[in-house]
Amino acid sequence: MTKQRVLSGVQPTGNLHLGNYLGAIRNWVEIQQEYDNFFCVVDLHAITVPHDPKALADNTLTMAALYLACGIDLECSNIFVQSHIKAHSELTWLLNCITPLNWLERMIQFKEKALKQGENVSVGLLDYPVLMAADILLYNADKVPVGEDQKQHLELTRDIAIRFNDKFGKKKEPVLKVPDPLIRQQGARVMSLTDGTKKMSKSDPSELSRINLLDPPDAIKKKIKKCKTDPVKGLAFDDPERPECNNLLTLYQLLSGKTKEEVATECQDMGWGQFKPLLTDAAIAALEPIQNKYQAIMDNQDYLDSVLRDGAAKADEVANATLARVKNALGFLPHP
Ligand code: AQP
Repeated sequence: MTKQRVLSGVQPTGNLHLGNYLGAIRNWVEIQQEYDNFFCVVDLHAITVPHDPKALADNTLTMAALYLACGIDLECSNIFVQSHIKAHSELTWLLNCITPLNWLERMIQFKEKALKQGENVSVGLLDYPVLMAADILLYNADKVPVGEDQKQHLELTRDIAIRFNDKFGKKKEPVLKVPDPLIRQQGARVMSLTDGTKKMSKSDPSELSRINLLDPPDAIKKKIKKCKTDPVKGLAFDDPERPECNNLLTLYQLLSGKTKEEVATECQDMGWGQFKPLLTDAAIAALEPIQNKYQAIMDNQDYLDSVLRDGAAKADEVANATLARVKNALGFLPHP
């Protein structure tokens, strides 16, 4: 039996943080053996907000190396860079022409990010979800593992595929595969260290709000020491009045590998002074092997280049076949 296909990606904007890791990449690693996987570094998405051209290429390589360092296995997964595959941009244009504008104007991420950018908001930011739909649909993905924040974009991808199939597919032969989101409960929404009601995010101006995968032990210690807590003694999960407490306990649970029940029992009588060193040690221990592996990969650029070259070759093949199917369904004249 052929394996189902998985596709997912992260933008090479700034540093990969624990939200990206626990909400996305760690889940990719855990499920990868069951699937045929395509993991891309979505650099075309990274320019939907103002970006630094000097940093983009370096950030892209860093992200690819981190995928490997986190445990992506090339036996069952391909790693590639989105902009190396021309079909992403081309399918985006084709899908733009069948996507109603008001579907995009409703997107929460657009509204939130547009608010921060005022007059300078780009057409690209509005179009971000259509590019994401193209990323997914090109690979006929069955499953898309993401964090909770991407759920609305996934629903839009499904709507676009269904609309395309209704308009241009034959009933028994849909042109585009309609994908399903894969959102794990644990870690689906890691919150900021400075505000337990906001998600941990690369674009938060405060470095103290997130733990990055490449943070050295001293930085991790400092961030946890300064993170927001509350004055209540005794720590417990799931109290809506204590978002920071729930977030920090969840981080401890996921980083230490203990069960929720074990953590609840261990921490029920603790104060923050006792808990913070535990969380610090768990975070440092969880990130140390990733950081060591990352360094070894970055020291071997030829290897990293070859991974991205092979990944692009495989991605190109699948993506071009889908693009040809879509163009044929839309009635374009074939290339002579
Ligand atoms: N806080 C989070 N908790 C759980 N999952 C998260 N993800 C992001 N933040 C959290 C998941 O990480 C994957 C890659 O995200 P992305 O790079 O495409 O950008 P994003 O979703 O916009 O995440 P960021 O890091 O917060 O960036 P900015 O600040 O630019 O918005 C996705 O699967 C996402 O769900």
